[in-house]
Amino acid sequence: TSNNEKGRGSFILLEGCDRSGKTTQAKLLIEALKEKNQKVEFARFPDRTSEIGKVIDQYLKSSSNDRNLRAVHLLFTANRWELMDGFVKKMKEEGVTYVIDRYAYSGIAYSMANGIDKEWCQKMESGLPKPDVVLFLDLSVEDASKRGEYGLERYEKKAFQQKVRDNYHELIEDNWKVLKNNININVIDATQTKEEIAKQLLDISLKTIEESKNKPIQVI
Ligand code: NYM
Repeated sequence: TSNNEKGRGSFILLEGCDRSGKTTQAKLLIEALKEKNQKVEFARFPDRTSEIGKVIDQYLKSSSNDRNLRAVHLLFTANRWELMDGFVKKMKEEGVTYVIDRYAYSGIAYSMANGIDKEWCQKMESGLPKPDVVLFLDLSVEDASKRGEYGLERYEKKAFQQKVRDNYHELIEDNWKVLKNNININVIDATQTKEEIAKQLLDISLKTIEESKNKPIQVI
């Protein structure tokens, strides 16, 4: 089932802190892309359904602090490695575009907030497929926390979220130079209305699909 004429699908990534609206916008984007006759699928990291994902789920739901945090980072990374081959195959062979909620950039920003140095984090992500575009939903921790209580999972605390946001900004400012290839990142003001954000994401995504369909998938 070659897809040579239409070209490959894109890898569109949504990133941001907890409660920045990623999941809501991913769903809206998928609906909008389907209306434009695009083949599109949703995925998220962590994917809690695999064996590795189940261990991650337990970690996020527990409050004990007996885990080695580098080992935790590797679990999240392994979860990306185990699933991306299949996604890349579908992008190439079936022209499917993936809208993915979180990826290596969450991995780095959250693990840095756990005190792990960014170069070490980066190394573990090196070689994974690179998103064609990153849509970073930017919202202050103050505004995010006004959207209602944070959930009960690990990391869903204001002080931790502030560290994560600072890390994302530090990484964005040097265009994620920590990663081998610069990424195509769009910082989206997430204080805008749902509809305004959705429109921006759709415009950028359609442009990305058009521009990347005949280009190889790169690695980070
Ligand atoms: N998270 C997510 C990490 O710490 N490292 C990672 O590599 C990824 C992908 O998992 N608080 C954290 C961020 C979130 C938590 O994600 C669960 P979600 O999107 O709430 O299911």
